[in-house]
Amino acid sequence: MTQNLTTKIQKLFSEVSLKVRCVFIPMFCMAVSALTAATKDNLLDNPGLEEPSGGQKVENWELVQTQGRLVQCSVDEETCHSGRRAVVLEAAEAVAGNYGEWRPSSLPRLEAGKTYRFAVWTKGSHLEGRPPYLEVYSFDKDGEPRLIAQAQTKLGDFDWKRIVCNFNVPKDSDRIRLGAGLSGGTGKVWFDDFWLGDAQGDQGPVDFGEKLTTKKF
Ligand SMILES: [Ca+2]
Repeated sequence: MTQNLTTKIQKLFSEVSLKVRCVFIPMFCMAVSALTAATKDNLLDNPGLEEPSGGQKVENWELVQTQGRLVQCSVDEETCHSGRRAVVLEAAEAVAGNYGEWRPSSLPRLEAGKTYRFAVWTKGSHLEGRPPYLEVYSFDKDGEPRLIAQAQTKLGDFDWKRIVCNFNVPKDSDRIRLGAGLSGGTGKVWFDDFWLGDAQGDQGPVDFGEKLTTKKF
């Protein structure tokens, strides 16, 4: 009798265990796979600017500045949107043509004719003159650049907001260049948590920039 009961209990545990394996393990795998897919949707490397930790270098991002360096550009390890780091640009005087800009140093090949979104979280302090911006350039096979999309933040002071810039990859595009910068304006602007991907796949908020349409240039 006791042996029968033991056998029944063992069988019950075995069935429960089988159901757990059949139901919960695939669910767990699907959840992990969805999370991985969501991460992969961002085509940029090091979008949160966390690597390497410490110092002024930012893996996969390059800083481009006009000579004279009137725009101060650095890594901020105190004020950031996520993690421990953001980049910051600051200008005390507005000089036409003077700029500082952060650009991804490498991008995957983007599909011609497709609409992508370039986005970033940004924070502003005492911004005057020309607002900070996101810009997208397309280069043809001869290396000729063309501005194909642009979005701007507002002026003054604002806490972390998300700015987006939608763009269509032209048929004659050989490569795309993305940039986030400050040019001809004064004040201080931070950028953190960049994003690049299919414009339809972006789930983030749109505080600055155009939600669906792409500005024609
Ligand atoms: Ca960060």
